[in-house]
Amino acid sequence: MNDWLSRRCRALDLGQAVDKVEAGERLSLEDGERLFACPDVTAVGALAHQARTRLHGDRVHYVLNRHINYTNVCVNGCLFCAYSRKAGQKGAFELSIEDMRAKALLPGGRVPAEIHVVGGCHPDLPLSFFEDALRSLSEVAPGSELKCFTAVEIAHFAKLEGIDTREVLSRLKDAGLAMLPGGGAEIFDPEIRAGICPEKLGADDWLRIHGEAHELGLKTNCTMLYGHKETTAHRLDHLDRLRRQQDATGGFLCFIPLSFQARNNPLGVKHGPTGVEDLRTLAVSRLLLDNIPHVKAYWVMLGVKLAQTALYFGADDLDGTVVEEKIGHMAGAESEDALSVDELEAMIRGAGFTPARRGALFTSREDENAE
Ligand code: V47
Ligand code: SF4
Repeated sequence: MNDWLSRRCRALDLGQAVDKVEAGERLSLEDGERLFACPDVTAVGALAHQARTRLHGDRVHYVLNRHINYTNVCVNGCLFCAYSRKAGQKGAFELSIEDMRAKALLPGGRVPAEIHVVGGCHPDLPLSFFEDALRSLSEVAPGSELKCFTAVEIAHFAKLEGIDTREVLSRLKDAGLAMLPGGGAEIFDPEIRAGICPEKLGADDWLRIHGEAHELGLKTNCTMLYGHKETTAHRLDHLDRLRRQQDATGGFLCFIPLSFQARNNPLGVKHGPTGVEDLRTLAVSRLLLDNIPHVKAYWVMLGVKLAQTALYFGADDLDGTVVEEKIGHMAGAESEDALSVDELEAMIRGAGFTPARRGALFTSREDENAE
C-alpha cells in the first residue's frame, strides 16, 4: 500500500483495518463499523481495491449467460418484490419446458456458458417438472452450466414433496444442476426479515441449505439485499453469518450485494440506496468476506456506469450478458435488458482492467470464441 493511502486511512481512524489488509488478516465487525462510518468513501474503496487486487490482479470476470424465469406465481408475498403474482392474477405467467428450451440459447443460437433459472414458489409444480427441465436444458444447451433455484425454492420443493432439502438437492444434482444462485438471503436479522419477507424461510434454513449443497459438492453464490429498512449493523451481521458459513462448508463462490429497487412494491420505502452507499457496501463486503473469492457488481441493479466504477471498490465480476431480466427491472431498474460481449469487454477495458471470460463455476472460458 502506498504511504499516502496508509497515512490517509490512519488519519480516518482506519489504522487497524490498514494493518490487517496489509498482513492479509481477517477484519473484525468493529473494523466493519468504522468502514461504514468513515467520511471518506474513496479511502474505503482504495482499501477494498487493495484486497481485490491481491486476489485477482487486474482481471475482471464476466460470463456469457442468460436468465430464464419459469414463473412469477409465488405463494410468498415478499414486500420488496415487484415481480411475483398470485395464481390467476393479471400478469401471472408460467413457462412450459418447451418455452424454457426455446429460451436456452443466446441470440444467434450460441450456447451460453451459464443458464440462470429462478422463479417464484409456485403452489403446485412438482419436483419432477424441474428435473425434466434441467435434463431438457442440458440437451438443448450442451456444456452450459446450470445455475438454478434459490435456497427458498429448494425449501419450497421439499415442502411440496414431503422430503428433505438434501434429497431435493441430490435429485436436482443428478438431473444436471451445477450450482445454486445466491438469491433469497435478503437480510438475515429476524426482525428486519419479518418486516420485509415474513413468509420466506428464515436465515438458519437459508444457510443450512447452502451448507447441504456444499456438502453434496455443489457450489453456490450468496447475496444481501440492502438499502431498504436495515441498518449498517444488520448488514454487518449478515456478512458475518455468511463468513461463518463459508468457514464451515466453503462452497460460496461469489457474493452479490443487491441494491434495493424501490418501485412497484408495497414496502413503503421511497428510494433505494445512493450510488455512494452502493460503492461503500460493496467495498466493506470485499474487505470483510475474506474467505469468499469473488464479489459481483451486478450491473442490472447498479446500472452499467456505477458497476464499472465499482471495479475500483472491490468488485472483480460483472455477471454477464443476462439477455432477459425481470426481477430488478419490474422493480424499477433502469439498466439495459442485455449487454453484448463487446459491451462488457469495453466496460472492463475502459476502466483499465483485463476481461476474463468465465463459466458459472468461475472456470475460465477464455479458449471459447466469443462471437
Ligand atoms: O432473491 C427481489 C432480489 C434476488 C428486489 O447468484 C430484489 O449469480 C432489488 O439473487 N430490488 C434475485 N433486489 C437476484 C439474485 C441474483 C442475481 C444475479 C446473479 C445471482 C447469482 C443472483 O433479487 C431475489 C431478491 O433477493 N430482489 N426484489 C428489489 N425490489
Ligand atoms: Fe416470491 Fe421471491 Fe418475490 Fe419473495 S422475492 S415474493 S419468494 S418471487
